Amino acid sequence: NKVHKKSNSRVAALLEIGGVKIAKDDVVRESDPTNNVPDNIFSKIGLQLHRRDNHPIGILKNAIYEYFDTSYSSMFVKFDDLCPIVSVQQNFDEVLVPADHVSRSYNDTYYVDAGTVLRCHTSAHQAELLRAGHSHFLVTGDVYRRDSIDSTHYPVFHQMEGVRVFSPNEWEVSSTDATSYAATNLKKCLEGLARHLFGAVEMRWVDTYFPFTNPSFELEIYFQEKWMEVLGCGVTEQEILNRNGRKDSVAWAFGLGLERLAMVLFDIPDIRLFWSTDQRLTSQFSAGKLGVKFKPFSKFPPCYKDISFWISDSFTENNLCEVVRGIAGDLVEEVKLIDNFTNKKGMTSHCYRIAFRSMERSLTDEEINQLQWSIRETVQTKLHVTLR
Ligand code: FA5
Ligand code: MG
Repeated sequence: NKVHKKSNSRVAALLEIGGVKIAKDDVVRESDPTNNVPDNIFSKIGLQLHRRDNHPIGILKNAIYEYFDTSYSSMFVKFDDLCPIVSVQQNFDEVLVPADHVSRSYNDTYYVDAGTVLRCHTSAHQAELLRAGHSHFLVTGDVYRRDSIDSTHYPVFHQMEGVRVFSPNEWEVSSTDATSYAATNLKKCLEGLARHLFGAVEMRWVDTYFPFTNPSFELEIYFQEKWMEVLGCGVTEQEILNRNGRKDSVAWAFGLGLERLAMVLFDIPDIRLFWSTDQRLTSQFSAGKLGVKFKPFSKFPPCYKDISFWISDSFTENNLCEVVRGIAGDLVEEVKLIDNFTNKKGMTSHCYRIAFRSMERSLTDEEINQLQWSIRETVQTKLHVTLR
């Protein structure tokens, strides 16, 4: 049948990019509880927006390459074609993510099978590249996460990882310890990158936690009247270096959110636009052109629909978002909890407001009503909630 054909051709495409075979077949998947990759995600594997020179993500990648090539005389080795299907070991264990960390759950990560995931970050490749002997490298790729729905979150996005390893003679001549030396160097590198890309922009450093770095930081940029997190970084945990043949070294690492940076760079208001093939959008971007500001072709009105239900113990917001995205695709702009209460019997009710809006055309009442109807039905049967 049709679905089968489509799936088979996707598997063929996958084999070409990564040499990893994954069983993808709707029938198999329904009966295989270890695979939670839906069709709308599966169909995006292999699209590689970051390797298209005329796409905002590709243009940004090349601009970042240029910064590293000129600032570090081409010392950084670049990878942009590593397979996004990785082992649990690569994605989590090798970067010291604890066994009980939430990011490992089926609620947060797409599993192809119990031991294989769609990478949730480009950090999945840190350890293998260190072992291969690289000490300066950049890894760009598509990453996948079950996540909330709004203008800055999408279940498939792109990251660029950077790692730099220092040998003892580099910090010994400074008056600081290895860790502070690396942290200072890291912040200077990323501040320089921000200046290279944006010129003057309002930004701030925030302390944070990652299992694989210490200390750890996030960089936020002021965009659309809010602080937006654009990257995570820090000084690499010594354990990672010790395990991968760099016992006497210190290193830093970062992971850039390329969509978020491209939104600032090109004034792109919504993350769904990166997936649009509308010519009115694609024609605005071309290789090497950094000064472009996106001109919305038209602003279409949003339409809001509320849905209320009594939740069950297993209910999660990510599961709801997955259902909504699966039915409405890129017509859904935001899913937001607007009411939450528990009654005397201990039953908890949630009300979510779903914003529908196309970036390309006006939606009709009829099509939105149909989407909402289908969402109500699926939410009830798949998420075991009771509609109110
Ligand atoms: C990480 O993924 C770390 N691996 C980054 C890192 C690398 C830290 C190396 C230290 C050393 P985080 O989950 O915060 O961190 O994601 C990094 C960036 O990806 C975020 O700052 C944000 O810009 C972007 N991002 C995260 N989730 C989404 C999403 N759903 N849609 C779009 N961009 C996202
Ligand atoms: Mg973060």
